[in-house]
Amino acid sequence: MTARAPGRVNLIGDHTDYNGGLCLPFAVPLVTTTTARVRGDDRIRVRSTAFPDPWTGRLADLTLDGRDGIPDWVRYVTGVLWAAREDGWPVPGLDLVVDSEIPLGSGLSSSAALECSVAVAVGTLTDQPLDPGSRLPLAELCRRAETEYVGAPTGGMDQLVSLLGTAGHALLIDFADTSVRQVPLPLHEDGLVVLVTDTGTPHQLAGTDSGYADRRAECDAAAAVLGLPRIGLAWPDDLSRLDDDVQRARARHVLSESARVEDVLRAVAGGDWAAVGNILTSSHASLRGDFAASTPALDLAVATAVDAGALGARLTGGGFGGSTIALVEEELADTVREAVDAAFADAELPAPTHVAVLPADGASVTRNG
Ligand code: GAF
Repeated sequence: MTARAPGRVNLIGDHTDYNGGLCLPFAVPLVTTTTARVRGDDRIRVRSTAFPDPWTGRLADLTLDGRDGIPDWVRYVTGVLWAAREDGWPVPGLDLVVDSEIPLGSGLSSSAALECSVAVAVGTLTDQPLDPGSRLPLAELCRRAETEYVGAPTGGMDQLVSLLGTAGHALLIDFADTSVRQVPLPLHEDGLVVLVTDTGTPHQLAGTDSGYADRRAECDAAAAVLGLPRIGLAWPDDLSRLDDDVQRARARHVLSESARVEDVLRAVAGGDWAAVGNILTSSHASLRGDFAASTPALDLAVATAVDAGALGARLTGGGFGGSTIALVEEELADTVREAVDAAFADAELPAPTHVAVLPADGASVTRNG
């Protein structure tokens, strides 16, 4: 059987998920597919069309100690099998073949798409409930694979939207209580697209020395000073109680970013796309300044897109490389694309790649049998 799961862009609300705040991502029409077949023995064989060598191990290797020696990309697969077994799934010996359209390290959540396609494939083979109501715990299983097994301390937004995304909608996620709501996003009806620009500078979330892990630690430290479990649960007035300038800036981003998600919801409901664009650009300023998660290439892509007529633009996802999004009228998309290409060439940066996207459906089974 074969399952597919999409990558995502985040329209707004970055570095809010692990802080208990709001975010508004949508699934994109770029997918990872996993084809799974039950074997007659206790072996796990994983192959990717992107890597020459398959990995073969045993069910008994699916432990935290058994990770040593497993190639990094395979860990996103074996991590899901590990978490599934922890949750009591009767995981059998398996042949798994993975194929992905999502560029690795592009900030479009290739890892979550891989995890979710494996989870849906193996969940189907082992008769797990996969209806929309069962997808919150499924997303949590995939998040645990990434944080506890792979070691990337991510927050859960990417897995939720890969599993629950709906065409024509963004997914509002409130990480104060992990509740979700589908929000109509009539971009196509209003002649708009989201232009994704991959700056080609890969971002890296795993490992304790990544910028992502640093930011998470700074946010946790700020929350600890205020005696809160997560900094997104603070009130704006609490910021003055943070003596450390860096902690105060990180917290200010988290609180202002959640407020911007609410502003975007109001602007979308009112059909005010110019306002949406301005809020996206403000979000980028906050991610660049208060959160220090941008790069010169991301800043250049954002500034050039806005100068060339985009309604607004921002880095999307974790930052420190990866992609930007620009909200653009469909007929201006080529102009924006060309302006960004020219600016990158002038700055002697590697040529970026672009794709125009609209909200797509979340993970599904494409062939059962
Ligand atoms: C990455 C992480 F995986 C998400 O959990 C989220 O924190 C995002 O960066 C930033 O909003 O995509």
